[in-house]
Amino acid sequence: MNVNRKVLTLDEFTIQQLRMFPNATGELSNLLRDMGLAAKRVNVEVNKAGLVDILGDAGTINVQGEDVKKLDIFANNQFMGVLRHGISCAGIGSEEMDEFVVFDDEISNNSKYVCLFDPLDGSGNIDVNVSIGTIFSVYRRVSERGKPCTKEDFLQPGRKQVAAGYIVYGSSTMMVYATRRGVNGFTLDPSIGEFTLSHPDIKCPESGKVYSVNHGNFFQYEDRVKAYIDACQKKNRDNGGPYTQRYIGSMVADVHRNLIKGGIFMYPTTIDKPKGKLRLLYECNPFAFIVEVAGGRATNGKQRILDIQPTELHQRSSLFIGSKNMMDELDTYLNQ
Ligand code: P6P
Repeated sequence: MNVNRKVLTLDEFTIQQLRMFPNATGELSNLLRDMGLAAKRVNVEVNKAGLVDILGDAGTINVQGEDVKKLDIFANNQFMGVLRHGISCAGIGSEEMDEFVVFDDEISNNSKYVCLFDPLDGSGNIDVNVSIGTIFSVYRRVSERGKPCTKEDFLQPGRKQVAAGYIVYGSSTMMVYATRRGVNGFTLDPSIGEFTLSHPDIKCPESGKVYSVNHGNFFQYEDRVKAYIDACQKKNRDNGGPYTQRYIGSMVADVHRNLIKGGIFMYPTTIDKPKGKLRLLYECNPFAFIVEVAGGRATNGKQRILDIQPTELHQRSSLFIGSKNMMDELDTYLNQ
């Protein structure tokens, strides 16, 4: 009998990776598999989001007699739940929760990692069927194991991440994660309910033809940013311009496309948002880690995102991220 053994599931892949590190405890592999489990549960609800409106809005009782929760809260509870009941995570920080959550039980206090996540980014797009996503970031804790994790565990610079990833709930559902060994993409196969390795060893093309920015904010950007956006629209022998503008308004979908095909995504500071809109700890840092491992670059316009020393859980940052050559070209405008 010819058994198809070519396609690796997420579980098989993480176990295979574990074998390469005989001294590894398996905690990170467990954490990544837990994220995949929560993602499958969220995917079920996201895929029927439209139906929830028919069956009743958030806060009501659905036909099964269950409380219908906002999808953001539902997603938050799924990711927090698998991490709290797993063996790998001492606590979490979430876009949906004001403060860090310290799990503070015997197993969690002995866990190696802490995790930060945006459980459902771009959820405003659900009602119009636009792709949305989950973003997560994993750090080795710096506090003493055996005790509850502390705030310092979460406020490490992004270069200290041991893993980062995202799930994009789109035309298909994909989980992409990076460790220092590389970036790998897994597509959910609904016929077996498993994430399967579809995009091994993802590399961000050094150049691209796509620039992603909200043109509606154009007159709020600083002049050097406006000059670069103008250049993206002009024929330019050096960079093969003009580029194509693609902006979905859902960071996970926009950055995922540019990671695979090449391109640059920008969310600069504006007059209304002088510190930027995107969150450093669970939006900018994880994507900066993933894109850098894949060969791209990520800055706040002044410094490498991964070198920023965080001071608070929900702090914001501007973000410029994508193909190396496009980021280098951007620097020639921003450093003027
Ligand atoms: P704007 C979604 O609300 C989000 O946080 C990101 O996913 C997205 O890239 C950005 O905001 C879009 O913001 O101001 O362009 O609508």
